[in-house]
Amino acid sequence: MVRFLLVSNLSHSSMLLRKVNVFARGYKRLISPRAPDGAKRVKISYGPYLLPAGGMTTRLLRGGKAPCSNCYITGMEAGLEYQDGSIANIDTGSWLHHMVMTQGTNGVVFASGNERTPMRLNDVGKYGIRTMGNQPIGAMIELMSEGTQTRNVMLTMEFEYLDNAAAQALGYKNIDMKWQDVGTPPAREGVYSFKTRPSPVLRSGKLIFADGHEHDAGTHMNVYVNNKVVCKSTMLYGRRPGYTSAMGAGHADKRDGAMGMHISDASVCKDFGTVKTGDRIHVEAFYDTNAYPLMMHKGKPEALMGISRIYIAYDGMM
Ligand SMILES: [Cu+2]
Repeated sequence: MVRFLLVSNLSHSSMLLRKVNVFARGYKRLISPRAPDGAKRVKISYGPYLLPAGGMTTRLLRGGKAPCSNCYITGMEAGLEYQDGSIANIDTGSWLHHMVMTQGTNGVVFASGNERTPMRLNDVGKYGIRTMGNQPIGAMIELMSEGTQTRNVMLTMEFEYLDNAAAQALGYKNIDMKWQDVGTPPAREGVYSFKTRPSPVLRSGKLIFADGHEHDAGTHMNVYVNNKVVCKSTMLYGRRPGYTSAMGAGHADKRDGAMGMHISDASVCKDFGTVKTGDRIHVEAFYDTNAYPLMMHKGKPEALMGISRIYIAYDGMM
């Protein structure tokens, strides 16, 4: 909440600077050393998946290894690697275009775009995704190649978790996710936005975590409760190594200030308010092709997206 207000009250030029600071303060990659409450960390690789040169491929993961059983999953971060363990990203032609992750009876628990936004649920309180017994991991994985070589890639998942029986898990609560998605509208030039239809929350609770996922030319996503903005997720371009197209890849464009930069980060909101039974949540995805060029594949703009995952700790959930 505070983070959003800081951004919205500044003029455009200082806003750009502020975005970087907001990003630096509000953002902890899971590779950072401190997992709250002594949560254990495990990295699991799924695959390999064949990614044809210049192609687009969708793969389904079924019955994937779970990080833990009878536990709370408190953190998740997706990645993409080549089989030698090196990072597969835009600079070498491989995109984790997007993935949606399910876990057994918990249903959809996570999603990621190529920006690979990390999620930690327990740095603002004792929250996690409760896993009863052993619940296998499933995923829909969409991969894109802008490279000239066919490669094998692995989907990697960094998990943080607490065993139910661990002393540190005392007082932990299960968390639920509300999925908000504008679909896949066709790309076009200009300044425009897409909204979801407001959807009521069935119980009162706390808003613990939200992020946004857009494709290139996306500027930000808002989350609204009863038409009031409660979270703004800003898209940041080329802020980390790997997020700039290789020279000659054909995506250089003057509009993003430096050649060939793509979305590398999306800011997140944490502990950003409460909801009451019947409150209506919707999201809006904003695009501006004057600010950033569209994502291209085989010379054509890719369809757009606007997804927010809103993690809510409902009152009375254990
Ligand atoms: Cu996407």
